[in-house]
Amino acid sequence: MTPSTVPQKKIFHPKSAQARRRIAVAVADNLLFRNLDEEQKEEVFDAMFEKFVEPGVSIITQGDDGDYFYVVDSGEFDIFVQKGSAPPAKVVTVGAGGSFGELALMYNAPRAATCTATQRSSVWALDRVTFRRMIMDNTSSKRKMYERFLREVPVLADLSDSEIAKIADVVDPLPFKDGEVIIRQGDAGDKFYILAEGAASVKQKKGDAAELELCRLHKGNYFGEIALLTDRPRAATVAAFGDCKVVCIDRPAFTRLFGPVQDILRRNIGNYKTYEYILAYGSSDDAAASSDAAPSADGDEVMRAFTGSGAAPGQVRLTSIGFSHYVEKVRWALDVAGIDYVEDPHAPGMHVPFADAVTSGRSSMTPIVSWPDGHYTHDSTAVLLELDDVYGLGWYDPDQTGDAAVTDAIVQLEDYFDDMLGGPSRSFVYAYLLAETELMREVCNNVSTAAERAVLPVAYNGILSGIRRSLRIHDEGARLAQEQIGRVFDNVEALLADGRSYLAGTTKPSAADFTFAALAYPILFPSEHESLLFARERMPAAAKPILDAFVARPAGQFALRMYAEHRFPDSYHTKRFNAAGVQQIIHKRGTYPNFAGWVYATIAASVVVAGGWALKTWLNW
Ligand SMILES: N[C@@H](CCC(=O)N[C@@H](CS)C(=O)NCC(=O)O)C(=O)O
Repeated sequence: MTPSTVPQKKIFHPKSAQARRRIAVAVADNLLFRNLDEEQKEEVFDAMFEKFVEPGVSIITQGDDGDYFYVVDSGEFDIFVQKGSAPPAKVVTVGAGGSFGELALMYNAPRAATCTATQRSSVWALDRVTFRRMIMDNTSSKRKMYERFLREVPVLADLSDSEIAKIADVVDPLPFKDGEVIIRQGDAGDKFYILAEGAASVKQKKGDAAELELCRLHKGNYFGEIALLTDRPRAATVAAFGDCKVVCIDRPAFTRLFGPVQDILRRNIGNYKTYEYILAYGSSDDAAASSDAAPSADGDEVMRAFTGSGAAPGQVRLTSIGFSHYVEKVRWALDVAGIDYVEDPHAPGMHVPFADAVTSGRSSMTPIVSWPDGHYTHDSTAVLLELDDVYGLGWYDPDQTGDAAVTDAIVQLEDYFDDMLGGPSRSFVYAYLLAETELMREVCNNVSTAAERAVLPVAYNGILSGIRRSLRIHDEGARLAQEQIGRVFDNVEALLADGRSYLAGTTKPSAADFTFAALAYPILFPSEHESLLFARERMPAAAKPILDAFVARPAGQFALRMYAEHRFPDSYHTKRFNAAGVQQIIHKRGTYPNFAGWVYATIAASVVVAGGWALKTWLNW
């Protein structure tokens, strides 16, 4: 006989009908009781007994053996966990309807926390034997069912089998009908969700502007953690897109069970603005718009020598990853503003020492603009705002109406494109380009200095795998990126549907229009920019029909019109990117000795010499 078939004496604690009703209310929302049918519930209620706990008394003490499982009937308990020699830290408060104590019973482990009443409280206690027989046996088949699904959720990838099993025991998918709201922007949040089946749509509304769909979630994507981890209200509304099922984990279970992944979730919040974004594209936009203090004057001199910039003192300098579309947005802005600047373009990866030198190690993210007075600005939106402010360009109020709602709409659209188009368009083009080794090499060469080109053969594979890893470029990512670009195009077309000339309804282009067009350039390949990347025709055959479809869409045509009509205005006197391409920038350099070239050449030479020496030594052995 297996243990579960051994007949066991039922435990019975007599209680009034009113007491049974109180238990039923207390466990109504408790996930552990969800799988019990009425008869099983009655048996569990029979076995429960009431216990009163005075304030300050611990009903469970960390490290003790587990004897009972408790459901709180009234009052409140603080749960404390002590790690190592640190003092116990309060992790959560459990009130009426909440429960604790199951882990030690389920896993025959010592108590993992101390539960102390904060006021006179009462609990319903259930003994270990009944708990294991009634609740655990019932959850084990469910556990098997969910373990496989949870194993496929990327953010849980680092959890051990037993941690996954614990989560599987307390989850239960809830069905939602098409359009039904799962969480609502602005509400307080006390649950965390993982999409188990179907899809959901994430929408956000800022100020008076219309609600925008940010992205769609699919099986395995998670949401709701921001409100749980930060106590902020829900940042967006998530609604079922078609019928769907979501696994829902409440705050106490989240706090107890998600300990090992909470740091990952917390870290992700700072890096992404939507849930799918981080899953699909990795984190790219950690930098808040900032305009930081300049390095010291000495540091600036060293930096200028190091970067080998052709920029004369007092000239505006753009440090870039040459083919970055965020850089293109800033370049466009500088051109429209008619500013004479010099660009230091680099291949990805190669840019890091240069970005570090300009920002004194504060950021490796490009574009970075260094201004004549010595300060620098990174983040494309910060640059546009600064240019607009200093030169009165009117990008945030092109019609000079002074209408704050128009400015708000422009800022919101610019943010939206930065967050929702920039990452996907980059992921999409990289997903195809990284497989085209020669084409990619050519593109990197185009934006490298002569010295960088010298080390490129050694560094090239590292650059490619660095891009692949940091941006999580993979086939599934390309598909999600394509979908996301499609949604941004849908939203742009919805705006253009009333026949307006520009996205914010202005009569002249605004920052929103430049941003959309520039961030769409890697999928549209406007002919004005063939020299920077290359002509669309050279993209791999598999990507071409997708790109052609984007070009043919009204949103694609709008961006191409922006390029044709506004990319090179009269203010753009020196056309840097003509048929001769980016080389022109490189040839414009040279006012300062190119120390970077020497640094790279020395590194390359050392690598070759050290490699030769190591080989020789090894062969001699
Ligand atoms: N929000 C930023 C995004 C800039 C960005 O993602 N830059 C990428 C190139 S497309 C970069 O420099 N990545 C290199 C790095 O992070 O080290 C902006 O608008 O400037």
